[in-house]
Amino acid sequence: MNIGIVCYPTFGGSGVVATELGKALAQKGHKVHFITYRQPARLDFFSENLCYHEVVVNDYPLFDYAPYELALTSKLVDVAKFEKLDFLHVHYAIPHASAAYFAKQILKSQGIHINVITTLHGTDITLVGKDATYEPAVTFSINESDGVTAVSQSLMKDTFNNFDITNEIKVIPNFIDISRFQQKPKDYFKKATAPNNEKLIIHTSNFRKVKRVQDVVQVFKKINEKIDSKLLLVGDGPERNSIEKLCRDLGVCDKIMFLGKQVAIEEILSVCDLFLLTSESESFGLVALEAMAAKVPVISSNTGGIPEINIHGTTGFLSDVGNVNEMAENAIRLLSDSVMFAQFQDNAYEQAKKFDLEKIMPLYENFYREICEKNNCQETSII
Ligand code: GMT
Repeated sequence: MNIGIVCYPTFGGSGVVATELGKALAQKGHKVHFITYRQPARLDFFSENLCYHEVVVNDYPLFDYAPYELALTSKLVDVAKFEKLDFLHVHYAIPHASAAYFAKQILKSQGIHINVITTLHGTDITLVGKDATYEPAVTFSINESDGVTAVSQSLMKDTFNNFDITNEIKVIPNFIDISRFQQKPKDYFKKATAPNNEKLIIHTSNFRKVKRVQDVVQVFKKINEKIDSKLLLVGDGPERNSIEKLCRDLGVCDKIMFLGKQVAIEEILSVCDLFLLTSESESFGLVALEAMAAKVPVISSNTGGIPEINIHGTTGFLSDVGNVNEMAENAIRLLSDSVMFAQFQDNAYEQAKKFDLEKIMPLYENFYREICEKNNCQETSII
C-alpha cells in the first residue's frame, strides 16, 4: 500500500506511535510518506520505502498566525496526487483530520479518491478537542473520516461522550517494539547516577499541567524518606520552573536529575527500578508501557486508559489522581520486598509483550484493507 502519515514530529506519544508505525509498515514493504513540518524525532532509520515531505509555512506580514493547516492541506494534495497515495493516515485530530478532509475534497474535484483514516490519541479529544474553539471542526472531521481508530477503550468512550459521533471507532491500542528494550543495561549510567546503589525512580513526560509532575516529586519525597533513592525526570515543558521550585522547597534537589528530552529512553529505563505516572488524564500512557517493556513496574493514577495497561497488584499499583500518600506507600512496599518486586518486573514484561509491534501492526494493516474493501478502491500495491 502507499500510505501518507501525518503527525506531530515531536517527542509526544502520538508522534512516536505514528513514526514507529510508519517505520514498521515500510519494513514490511509498504511505501510510507511522512508529511509534517519537521522530520519526526524517531525517524532515525533509512529505507527505500520511507519518504519525508516537509510542510513549509510561508510567513507574510499580514498574518499574526501563519495558516499551517492550509499549507498542510496543499502539501497533502500534492503528495497524494504525485505519489499516488491509497491512504492518508492522520494522527491527532487537530488540525490533521480537518486538513485531510479538505485535501480529500480537493482531490475529489480532480477525480481522485483517497481514503482518510484518523487516529485519536488523547488530548485531541479529552482536553483541547472538546473545547468550543475546536469542537465543531473535530466532530465534523471525525464523522467524515473513512475510518477512525482510538488508542484505548477509554478514549473511544470519551469520544462518544464528548462529541456527537455518527462514525464507528475501532480501538487499536498503542504498541512498543519489545526488541528495542532487550538491550544490555547501561551499568556506567547506573554507577554515575546512583553511585551508592540507590533505587532509581523515573518519570517521563512533556511537563504539562495534565501530567501533574508536582505529584511525582511529592511521591518521590515520601519514598526517599524511607528508601535511599534518586529521581530521574526525563522531558521538558511549561511546568518545569514550578517543578524545580517545588524540588527546592522540599529540599530534594540533590536527589533529582532533570535529564531533558531523550531519544534512547530504553537505555535509561534499563537501569531504573520504578516508573511514576501521576497524570490527571491519560488516554493510554505509552511511557508506562515503555517502562514495562524494560521490566520496570509502574505506580500510576487510575485515570483514562492507564488501567488497560497497568494492572493493579500485578504490574504495579494504581491510585486515585492526587493520592500521593497511597502512591508512595505502594512504591515503598514494592521496593522493600525483593520477591514481590521480581514478580512485578516479570509481570510488567509479560504485559508489555501483549502490546508488541508484531501483534498490533497487523491490526492497522487489516483496518486499511477493511476500509479499502468498503470503498471499493484499488490499492496501488496490495501486500
Ligand atoms: O500526553 C501528551 O500530552 C502527548 C499526547 C500526544 O498526542 O502525543 O499523548 C497522548 O497520546 C499518546 C499516544 O497515543 C498517549 O500514550 C497519551 O496517553 C496521550 N496523552 C494524554 O491523553 C494526556
